[in-house]
Amino acid sequence: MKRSLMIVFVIVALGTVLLISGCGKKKPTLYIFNWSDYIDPDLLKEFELDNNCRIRYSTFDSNENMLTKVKSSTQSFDILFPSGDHVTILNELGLLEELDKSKLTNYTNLDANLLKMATSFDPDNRYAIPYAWGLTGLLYNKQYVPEEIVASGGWNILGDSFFNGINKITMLDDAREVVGAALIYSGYSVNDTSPEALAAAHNVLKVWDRNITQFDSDSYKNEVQDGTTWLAQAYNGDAVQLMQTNPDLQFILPKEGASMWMDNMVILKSAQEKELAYKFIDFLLDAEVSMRNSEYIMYPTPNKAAMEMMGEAFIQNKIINPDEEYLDKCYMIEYLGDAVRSIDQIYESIKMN
Ligand code: SPD
Repeated sequence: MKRSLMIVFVIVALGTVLLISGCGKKKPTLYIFNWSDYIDPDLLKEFELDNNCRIRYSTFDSNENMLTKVKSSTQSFDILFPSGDHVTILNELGLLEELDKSKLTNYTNLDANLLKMATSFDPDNRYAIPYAWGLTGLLYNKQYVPEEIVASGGWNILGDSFFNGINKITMLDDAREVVGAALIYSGYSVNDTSPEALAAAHNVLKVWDRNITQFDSDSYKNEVQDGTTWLAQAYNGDAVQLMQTNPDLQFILPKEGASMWMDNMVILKSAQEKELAYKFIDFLLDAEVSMRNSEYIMYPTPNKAAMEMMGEAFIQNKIINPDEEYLDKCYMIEYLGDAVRSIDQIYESIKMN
């Protein structure tokens, strides 16, 4: 047999063997859309190996951006990680799959108290699996911000003339967080949309805005390290991640209180790989996996079994786990329906200024 004919024969034979054994099949692909810096990447690799699948992982930096992408994107996702108020919004749009809990063998690891809390945005816990929760405060670099400027420990630091509108301060690109901080500082809940509360918050924001150089939810994480940003409104766990490697960074949970939020895992109705999506959520609900993940992302998990296994350093960290006394001053960001428009309007007017 001629040499070239022999090569063709071998290729065809190999192809046939691969086809029969199933090894030539395209691996199923799970599309996940999560907040940035919010999962241990090793866990993604482990899941891919254990389940002979591929994960296409993309990130967002605000619920609003996530929602815009989900509504407009031609590429559909299987799993999203929205905050509580956005679980309700996605559900009202009819985008969420009602969960079959019999497919989640590790569901019982979840803390019953936190599941009850989640019913405020997901009645009867039908569509969302709580993933992590946290608080929003102020991150700063002490190389640039002297102790006396932050000594008050309150949200008013944002308005201090020391910053002079030049020394960069950022607030999150998130209407609920920005207006929420001003509401708390003015003595109201982040969910108060009464005219008095909003007028007070608006006035406070006009003062802070003299200093705010940017509304940004992601790049501050690099900039606060290199001094481009001196102080930033930031999520507590993201701050702790950065503080682990940079001793110049400090985080303040403002004395007046903070906004609180719970992020969740949901499956889209349009998901192409629903079974794999259930497997992935169940994998993350495993106590040890969840414990490893929390210690990586530095946010507490609603997984009670995982919290019981957590290391002392994590449990004792008061930025991640503040005392009950502090938590009593915090407000969970709730779904507000159409009333959210008045908050959006204030935010947009401040941002455009
Ligand atoms: N890097 C992860 C940040 C998670 C923030 N989640 C919720 C914010 C609600 N405003």
